[in-house]
Amino acid sequence: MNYKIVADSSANLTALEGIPFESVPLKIIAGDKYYTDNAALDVRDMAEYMKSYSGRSSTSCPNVAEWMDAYGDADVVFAIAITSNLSGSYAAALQAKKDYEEANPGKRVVLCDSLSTGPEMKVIIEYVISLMKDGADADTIEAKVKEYTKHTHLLFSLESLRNLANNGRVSPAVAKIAGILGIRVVGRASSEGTLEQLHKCPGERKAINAIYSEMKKEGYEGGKVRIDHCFNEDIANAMQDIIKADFPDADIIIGENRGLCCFYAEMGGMLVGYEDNR
Ligand code: X90
Repeated sequence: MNYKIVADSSANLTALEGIPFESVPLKIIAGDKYYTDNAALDVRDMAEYMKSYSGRSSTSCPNVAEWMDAYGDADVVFAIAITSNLSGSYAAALQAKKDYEEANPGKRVVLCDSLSTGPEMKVIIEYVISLMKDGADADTIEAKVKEYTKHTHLLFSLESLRNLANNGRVSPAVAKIAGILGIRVVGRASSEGTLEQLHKCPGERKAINAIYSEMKKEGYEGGKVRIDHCFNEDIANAMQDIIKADFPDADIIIGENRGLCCFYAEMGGMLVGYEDNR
């Protein structure tokens, strides 16, 4: 059986070692600038431009043909998209799955609506890789992922919600709070895959503590954590330190947000994906 993993670019992955993988890029548009969220994108350059740009900006999701191309010709494709409640990416991936399975009898696309984004998608993908290494078939992957994702979560700390608000992905009331200097909005991906505000934190230290106590509340006990930040290594390192103080052997990897997540999480933002131990 030959496998492939396909994710939209909100997963912050450009490649996966030793595994056939393709990232399907979202796009970021600001005035006459058009950024494709692929491996060639200079994310810092984009983020810096966004900081100085005050005109309209928006994003667009991949279309059916782009997902279809990425599926390639694998027997079993595992595809995963950003939450269907904030983007059309999943809907396009679903149509592409139908077309793919119709055009290639016997081949399967196991499609997952992450109801999340970024590092939670990484946690799910790593789990799928372990299933593929065990030779699991499509039905097994589908069933196990469904179970596993009950135990994966996403929390975040954001300094600005301007781009989320301007694009209608968060309520204006929530966005206003984040506009106040020094306030971080700590929140999570809700079970419906929307952005849910949990705390308003004055300063980064409080934000990190709030995130960690939410993790504990959700049953975190030393499982896998993936932290992706927007040019804020300090907050990511501090987040890692507080977890390691309790769980020195926890499997934690710090990474960077790529274009889509960086556009919405903005400079200084951090996303934390993890698995609980329930
Ligand atoms: O289709 C499109 O144009 C993409 C729209 C994506 C909108 C939301 C992106 C959120 C990125 C921000 C913080 C985490 C929020 C988690 C909510 C599930 C990251």
